[in-house]
Amino acid sequence: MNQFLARSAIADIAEKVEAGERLSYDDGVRLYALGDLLALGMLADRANDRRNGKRVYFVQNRHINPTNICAAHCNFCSFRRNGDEPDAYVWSVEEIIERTRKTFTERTREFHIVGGLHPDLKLDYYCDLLRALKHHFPAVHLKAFTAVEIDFLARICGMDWEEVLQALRAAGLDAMPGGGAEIFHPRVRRKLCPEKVVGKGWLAIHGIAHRLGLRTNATMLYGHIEQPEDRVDHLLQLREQQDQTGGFVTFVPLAYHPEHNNLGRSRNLRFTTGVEDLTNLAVSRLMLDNFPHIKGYWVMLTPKLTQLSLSFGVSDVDGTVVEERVYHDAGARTDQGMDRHELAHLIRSAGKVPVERDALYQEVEVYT
Ligand code: V47
Repeated sequence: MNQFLARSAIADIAEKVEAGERLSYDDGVRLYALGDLLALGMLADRANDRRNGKRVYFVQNRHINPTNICAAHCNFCSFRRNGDEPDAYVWSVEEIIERTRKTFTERTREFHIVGGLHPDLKLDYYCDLLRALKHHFPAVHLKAFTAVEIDFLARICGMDWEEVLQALRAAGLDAMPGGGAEIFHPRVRRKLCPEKVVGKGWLAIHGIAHRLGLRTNATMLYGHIEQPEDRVDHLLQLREQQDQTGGFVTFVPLAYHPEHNNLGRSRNLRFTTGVEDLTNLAVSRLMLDNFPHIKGYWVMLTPKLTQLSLSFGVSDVDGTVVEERVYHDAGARTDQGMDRHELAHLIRSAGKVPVERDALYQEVEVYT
């Protein structure tokens, strides 16, 4: 083991990582309390290097948010609207096709589709949307709908989770994004989003998706009212689910943004700091030993911090995005999109190898 880690306060944890041993709940809590960012980063970088080498992935993608009207009232969210608010919107399938066509390029490989829980949009609308997108853009993978949307659709359509997933899959669903996980611990979840599917339900829906052959992502919303113990608990629940069903590809820690939402206003919360962001990425890499990738989502982290995150365990930076609403409504100051050459430059000048991928992590181009 390298001398810096051997002399650090986490030499014993570093030994476990070197030996490929699984880290415990207590190890996770210690890593969060460490206060030695460079030791933590070095260890996470080592764990990532063993898995992914110097390769860092990105995708030419586009976000599509069909509606911001939402029946739930998650108090961290700045994106949701009631149906009667002036800036509430719902796009028809035709409108989505038109908007998407305007920014489509031959290299686009993924549509990331998530929206509010609209009380009147039933399963037919979502299946029509997937079919239309597949028809007009056959080369593009559809990574769509969080477990929270699947649960809501099941409830308003009188179906079970598996029936909803089967129908969406038959209509063209290729993969699922990781949103809606927030924090699983019921004490925190009840305060953040009491109306949403509980943590065990979120995990069960991903388990069903995995059994149907869908690859999915997972997230964790940090930097609000949760404690480090809640984050470790969240990571371990994900690790356990992955042991059982194995379909998670990427974990995305999401930094809470406090503008224009009730939680930020009522508790006077701040944006997370760079140290908190890098710590969460590194601890995630170390605890989630069965996840192929940790994603540094540049829209949320900023491009500069995303570049640094590549030395803290991150092996994916998401993609070109094109149009983003959830984070910009909550105070993100980053651009709406980034082109592939900029993404590749960011990765290459961090000493890594940029790899353009599709939504299923098949390689499109390795940038030399
Ligand atoms: O679930 C909502 C979060 C998520 C705020 O799977 C907020 O590849 C911070 O899941 N501050 C949606 N976060 C975004 C998401 C995502 C993003 C990029 C890639 C992938 C992927 C998934 O955004 C929600 C919630 O956790 N969110 N409001 C806020 N104020």
